[in-house]
Amino acid sequence: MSEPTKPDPAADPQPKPSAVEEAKLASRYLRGDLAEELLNGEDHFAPLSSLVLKHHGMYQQDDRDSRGARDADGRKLGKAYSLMIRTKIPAGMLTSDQLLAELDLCEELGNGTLRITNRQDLQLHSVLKRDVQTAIRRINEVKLTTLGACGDVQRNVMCCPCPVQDKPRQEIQELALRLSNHLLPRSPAYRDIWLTDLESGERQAWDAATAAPRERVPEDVDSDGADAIEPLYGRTYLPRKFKIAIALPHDNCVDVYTPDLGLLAVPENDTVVGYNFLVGGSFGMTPSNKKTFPALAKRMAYVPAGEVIAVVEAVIKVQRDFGNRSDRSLARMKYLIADWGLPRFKAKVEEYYGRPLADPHPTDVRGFEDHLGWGEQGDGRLYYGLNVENGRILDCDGLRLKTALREIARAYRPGIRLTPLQSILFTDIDPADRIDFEVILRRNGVKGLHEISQARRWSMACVGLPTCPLTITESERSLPGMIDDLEPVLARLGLAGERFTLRMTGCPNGCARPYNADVGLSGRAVDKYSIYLGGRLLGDRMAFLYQDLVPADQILPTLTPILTYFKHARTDGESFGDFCDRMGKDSLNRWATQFAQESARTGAAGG
Ligand code: SRM
Ligand code: SF4
Repeated sequence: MSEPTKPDPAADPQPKPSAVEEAKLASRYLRGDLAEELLNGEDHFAPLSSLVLKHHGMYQQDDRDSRGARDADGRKLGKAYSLMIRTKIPAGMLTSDQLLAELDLCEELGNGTLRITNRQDLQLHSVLKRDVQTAIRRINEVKLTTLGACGDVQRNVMCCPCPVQDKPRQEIQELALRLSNHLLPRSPAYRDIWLTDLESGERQAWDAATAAPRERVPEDVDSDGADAIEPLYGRTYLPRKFKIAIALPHDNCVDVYTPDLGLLAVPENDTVVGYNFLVGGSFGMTPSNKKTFPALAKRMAYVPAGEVIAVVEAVIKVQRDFGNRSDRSLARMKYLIADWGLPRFKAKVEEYYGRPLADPHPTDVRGFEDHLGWGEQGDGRLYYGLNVENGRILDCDGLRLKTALREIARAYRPGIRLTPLQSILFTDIDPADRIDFEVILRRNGVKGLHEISQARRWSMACVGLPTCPLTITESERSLPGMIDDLEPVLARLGLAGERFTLRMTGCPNGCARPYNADVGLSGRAVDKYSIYLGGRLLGDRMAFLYQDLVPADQILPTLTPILTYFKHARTDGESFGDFCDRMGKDSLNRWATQFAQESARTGAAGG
């Protein structure tokens, strides 16, 4: 095939690039003024620097709970600034020492909690600007990195973290590590700013960007426009964040239809022979902007295993060169695909790859696991999956989860894996240690799997208040209480054993993946949520908007009639999401109206 046709700015002038594009360009490969600002004694970074900062794995935030109080009585203290630092953990795989280092950091420099994200990363919250460099150094000292955990680059590569020793699973985990390494930003800015003593110039020994193999010596952009510093990303990186996840057909624990690029393995005779490329997923939307929408990925092509990395690169380059750089709300790859149509997008990927791509293999997702509880690895050792409610590792009110994790990590040195449902797996456990292991958990008030309801086990909330600057409503702090109230309703209806996903977010950006859940609650206005129904655990179907702007205290009264309907009219084995999808919004609404009339007539709460 001939050389790919790249955009020609002379023939096709582009709209003015967004301010973020200008900031990236001016940053000289992500340096910006970060080094100078680190030494300026201020408690926060300037707005332009906070954009550059994201590529280094940090978000500048402020404590939203204290906003009003800090300005009360004419004190005008302004915002209580701090940083969220996200460590990028491909396939969620880390060691006990690495977990212990992050736990130390959350106590010494953060807010005392460590947060597992639903893309298998770890987040420190409330780190003060003066402590950021220390935090980044210490993260790198244990050979982890924050580089590219946020920003307009390929983010963490998600992959099923299950430690069971079957070959296809090990193959996809190896691919996740290789891809992550291959797609890292290469700018030495990270090392120069965070891992160098800014006064003496002394450098720390290890950093991911320079430890990763490089194809070329970093110099700069040469006369042909080839970029030696960032061969993949170039000076302005990608138009927007880019996400990749890898799944096995029988275990879609990563929600493979939701990222920009999903790789669905096609196993044959106990080996992965290739991958279906699913393109253009992502959930962010702005309800007032009708051009925006959440989307599941589309099935584009089948790619033999040996060619995967080259085709991934081609997909990223197409988005790099043709994605929208003037309007960030339309910059994710799904908008390019919606604009062009899948055939044109695929043809462009083929041009960049240099060869035609096959149609997708018939293989599709067919199962989903959360990997919780005890399991055999297949090598004589055990793993244990522990539910961490909304991913928050903390000690409070009789639950000493942080203490338990420390004790386990120190006593048994298990492998650690983070799951896409914000939970944690301990691996390589000697069966002889099983009882002692459980004793540590019990002694610290950590519940066993049998003590957690199905509703709680499969639920997920995003961070929301007090740290997320975009949140409109409560999320992580209110979902547990809502589930407390839901559990008796489910028990009364005989539905306590039902497996379904309940996911809550504080705004429509969809961080907890509410738009393909059985029940999605998305913060829409102060204390009001949109309710989505009809997705499912398998993650391959969009939910529909059932009701908008529902006050928080009306969510349960809105769901109860639907659950009652489900109880009476479901078919054998039908899940809640499948039922809602089959019935559709109008039928559910009619039932809810009848239910309300009947309840008013009899004075009963129904069910
Ligand atoms: Fe997210 C922005 C937290 C997974 C879609 N997300 C944010 C920020 C960084 C707010 C901001 O931009 O200032 C949140 C930080 C809150 C805090 O205080 O920690 C935030 N997102 C999270 C996490 C921590 C939620 C969680 O509880 O686990 C997840 C971190 C994942 C990671 O480790 O990388 C997280 N975010 C997601 C997902 C789920 C996924 O990818 O599987 C989505 C939906 C899929 C997608 O990408 O669209 C998601 N986050 C967004 C968006 C909407 C993007 C868009 O295309 O419009 C934003 C806003 C933005 O980027 O402008 C956002
Ligand atoms: Fe923040 Fe909204 Fe994401 Fe929740 S969904 S973490 S509120 S951006």
